[in-house]
Amino acid sequence: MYEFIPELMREAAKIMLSAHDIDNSIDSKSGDANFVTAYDIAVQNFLYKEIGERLPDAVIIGEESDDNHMEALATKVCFIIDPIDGTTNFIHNYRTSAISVGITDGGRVVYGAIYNPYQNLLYFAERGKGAFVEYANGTVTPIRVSERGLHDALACFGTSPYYREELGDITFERAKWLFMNTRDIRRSGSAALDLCTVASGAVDIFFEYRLSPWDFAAGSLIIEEAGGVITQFDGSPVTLDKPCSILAGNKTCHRAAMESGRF
Ligand code: 2AM
Ligand code: CA
Repeated sequence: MYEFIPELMREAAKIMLSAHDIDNSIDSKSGDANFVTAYDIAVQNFLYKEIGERLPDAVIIGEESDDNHMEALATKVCFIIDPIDGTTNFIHNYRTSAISVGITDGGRVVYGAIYNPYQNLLYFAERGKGAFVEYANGTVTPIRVSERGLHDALACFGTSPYYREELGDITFERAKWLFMNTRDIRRSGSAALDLCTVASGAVDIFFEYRLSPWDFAAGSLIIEEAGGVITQFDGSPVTLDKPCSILAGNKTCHRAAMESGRF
């Protein structure tokens, strides 16, 4: 059932890589600097069509769809799709964006794949079978979270422009605390790729105040199968039917962040 997914994502990524004149393809969604481009829509349409043809009964939940049936998560096989995660990067040709596809069954993510077409890196995981990366040359290698403690950690966090009023200060307070208590901090602009960097052990701890299910559905399984932990700030499970906070890391750093009382 999952075998066709990576091939489909590679095909869809050609739409991203063919992009030109992106500034003129921008549409503003609700809110400040919440952008969607014609390419987000084209990638999503391609995935909907191809998945729909292969699995007519599957429910597809996509970031750019107005018609998402979250209630189906409990009972149906659902695809949770972000056609382009890191849209602002995409618009700026920052070359740090990805396609993210998660599959749920009975409300649990059972498969996740995240494809970074700029580096030709495919991260994927199937529940109970581990997490892997496929490199550009076709080599497939298991990935694992790091064993670093917080003091030696590389920390990463996410922001969205729409946070400015509501979440700007509290986000940067936490980021500053991590900056003062880890080796250094990073911010990539793609939560899906941030979760892959945690899963592959480059980054040790990641947080973002509010992410939507398509930003983290695939990544949550990739992290867990790589031996990491992903929860909301209060330690409760992430929610696939609505946005939530995300704290992800190796077990040591995740515990240290929780015990710090800062999140
Ligand atoms: P996007 O590029 O698909 O919109 C940036 O830290 C991360 O936050 C990106 O993964 C980005 O995904 C996501 N993001 C941007 N705007 C968002 C919003 N309004 N709600 C939830 N996540 C958002
Ligand atoms: Ca997106």
